[in-house]
Amino acid sequence: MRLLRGVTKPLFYAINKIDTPKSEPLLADFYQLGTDQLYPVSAEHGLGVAELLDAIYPLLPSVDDSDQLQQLPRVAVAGRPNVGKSTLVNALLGEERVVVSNIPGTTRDPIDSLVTYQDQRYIFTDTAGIRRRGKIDRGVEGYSVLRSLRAIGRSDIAVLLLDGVEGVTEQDTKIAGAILKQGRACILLINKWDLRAGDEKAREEYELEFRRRFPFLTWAPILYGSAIKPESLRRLFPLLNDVHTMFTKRVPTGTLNTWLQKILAIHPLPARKHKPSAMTKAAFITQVGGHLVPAEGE
Ligand SMILES: Nc1nc2c(ncn2[C@@H]2O[C@H](COP(=O)(O)OP(=O)(O)OP(=O)(O)O)[C@@H](O)[C@H]2O)c(=O)[nH]1
Ligand SMILES: [Mg+2]
Repeated sequence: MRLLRGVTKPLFYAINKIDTPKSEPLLADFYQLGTDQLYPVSAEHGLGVAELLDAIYPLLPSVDDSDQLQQLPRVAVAGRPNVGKSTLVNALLGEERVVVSNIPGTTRDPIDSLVTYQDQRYIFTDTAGIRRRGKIDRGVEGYSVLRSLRAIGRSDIAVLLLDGVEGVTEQDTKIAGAILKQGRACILLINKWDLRAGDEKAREEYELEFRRRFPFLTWAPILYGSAIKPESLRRLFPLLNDVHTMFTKRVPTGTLNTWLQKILAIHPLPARKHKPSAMTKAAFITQVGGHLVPAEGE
């Protein structure tokens, strides 16, 4: 309490484990510490917690309408351990919000952050690095990986970070596969490119390796850059916007059917006894849903 007295924020003193008549008289001792308001609670039994919340609630800043937040593009930052995911998120936030270190496995839980760039808001999720399955511990790390995969599933776009120095590994391919399987949009960021400055063959080599490892991902935009360089961050946002527009695009039914009829004219459905198939006229196409997010209960 002496330590906390110096802070300028509102302080609430909660005395825990007050859940039996015998523990109640103990409160008097705590009042002697010189505060006029204590909150006796029992965390285990939920006693007194409502009173504490009631006291805190009026002091909380009002948050954005959560509906509005739901509409924002969600971007998961994914990749192997130590590729620079947390560094990227911190750079975007301009503050040391998430822990960065050169020890792989620093991030354990997905963390959401609200990022504003040129009046557009995004929710970025820093995720735990995903290691090769055989190497993952069963305990904490196993759950971290599971939560990373779920965070990717909840996002619209995954920014897959690759290590510009170590090159493309099989594990990168696996993570890309997980992004695809969950139907997310994807941008690749070849990070730590600052360390390859002056290496003229770097780009060519990387691209070659990349095409070999990612033949299934040629549609994803690639950015060579560095999480610690502001210019890389500036180049990331236009890509995010483009990809998000495509990801949430709804193709009008008319356009789809014009396309379908054109295709059917080139590749007619099998005709029976030289009569054009009735299917050709009846064939109809419409986009019934948006991006591949399974609706609740679907
Ligand atoms: N030179 C250089 N170093 C970088 C860059 N980005 C990250 N690093 C360094 O790479 C190391 C790992 O960075 P983190 O951001 O902790 O990596 P992470 O992907 O979040 O790692 P996990 O949380 O363990 O999965 C740190 O020492 C960073 O300083 C970069 O663009 N250039
Ligand atoms: Mg991290």
